Amino acid sequence: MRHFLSSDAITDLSTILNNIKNIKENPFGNSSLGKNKTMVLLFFNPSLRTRLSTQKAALNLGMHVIPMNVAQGWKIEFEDGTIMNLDKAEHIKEAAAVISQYADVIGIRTFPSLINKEQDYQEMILSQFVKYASVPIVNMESATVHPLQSLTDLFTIEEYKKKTRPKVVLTWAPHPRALPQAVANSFTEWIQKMDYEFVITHPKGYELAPHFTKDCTIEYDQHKAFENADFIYAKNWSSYSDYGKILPTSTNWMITKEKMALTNEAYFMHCLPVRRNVVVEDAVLDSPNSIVIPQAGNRTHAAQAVLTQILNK
Ligand code: SN0
Repeated sequence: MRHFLSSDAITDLSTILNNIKNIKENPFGNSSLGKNKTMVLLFFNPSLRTRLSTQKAALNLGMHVIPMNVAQGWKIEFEDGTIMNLDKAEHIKEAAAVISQYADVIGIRTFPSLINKEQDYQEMILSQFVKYASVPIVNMESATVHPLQSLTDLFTIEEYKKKTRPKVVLTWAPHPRALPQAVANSFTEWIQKMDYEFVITHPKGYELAPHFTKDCTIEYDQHKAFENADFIYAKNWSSYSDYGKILPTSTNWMITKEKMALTNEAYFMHCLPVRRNVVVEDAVLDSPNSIVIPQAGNRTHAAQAVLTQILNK
């Protein structure tokens, strides 16, 4: 693996899932693999779990880590051929080339604009880094996908599943802000690589990009989708068709104890951060079936497996 940008980076999913398991059991087994190597983490947007778990993963491998918030103060131009007489101080051509001299691996966090669909779905920022950097790039949630999260999610499902082929439901849930489609897109992309029963449920108007869902079952009735589910994965996303918008919904899509009772004692998953009593009620999040904390804990092990593959290359 050179870059880790999407599920395409993983050629052998069962091997990496097994590597994550081994790393979880023995996190310091490879603690000099990254000796004298530096990882620079660039945050164009806030991050808690991704920031700390990726940093921890790199430290476990013996790397040095330099995180940098580039959201405020330092504005980078990503478009080619622009006249830079406004607020952008530096072009990605110089920035990526220079950072590559200080870093052996670069991690990038960059949310979508939720305004310009074409630019977001072309992954303009991430692909400009790939183009102009000379070292491997790790996607720490980009405009349209969050592969470190999805790899963690698959590992967590494998860890908790009680049957070979569990029913996994991705459900839309309400949120006061317009959020990216990245987590849902990516979960959908990765989960289809597993032999699970997979159902997506959301209100009309919240269809994800067809590129991700073309072979998926969509059930508009949330109650029906929940029947016999073994895993409920909740996430809000803003509309893809009415790009970046929050649409009115006629029924309440919050995940409740009553809805969970329709499932096969399903585990509740969410990538976090989660808005209590908006996305999911306390009774679900605080129930023994909620695995959001161990799910977040697995972020370190998944990131470490990815960095191990990059360093071994
Ligand atoms: C991000 C998202 O992509 O939906 C990150 C998830 C890992 N979520 C948020 O930014 C939630 C922020 C909020 O205000 O609740």
